[in-house]
Amino acid sequence: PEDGDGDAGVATKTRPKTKRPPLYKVMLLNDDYTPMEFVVHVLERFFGMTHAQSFEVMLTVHKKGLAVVGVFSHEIAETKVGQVMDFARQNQHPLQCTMEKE
Ligand code: NFA
Repeated sequence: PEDGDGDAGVATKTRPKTKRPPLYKVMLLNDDYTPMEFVVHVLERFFGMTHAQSFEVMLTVHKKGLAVVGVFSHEIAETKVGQVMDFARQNQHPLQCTMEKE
């Protein structure tokens, strides 16, 4: 009788696979209107950066068009994107924040 493992006699090698959840890059996009100081404040407030780090990353976004500002689980990334988009809208700035699977 069959041994019930479903492989119909074909030898299979299994290795216990530890699967890690996918990570998501959160990115800030440049635009012509959002004040630099506002972007610096966003990075301090929502991404825990120091003022110096925030200024550096803001300048990278300004010069390159975008930058990854953090890498998070799907849930945390969604929360960060929502927080930044809400805060930008509340202050009537067109700043855009997006996420992308790593
Ligand atoms: N480019 C904006 C300016 O010159 C500053 C900015 C930086 C906006 C990073 C968005 C993101 N005021």
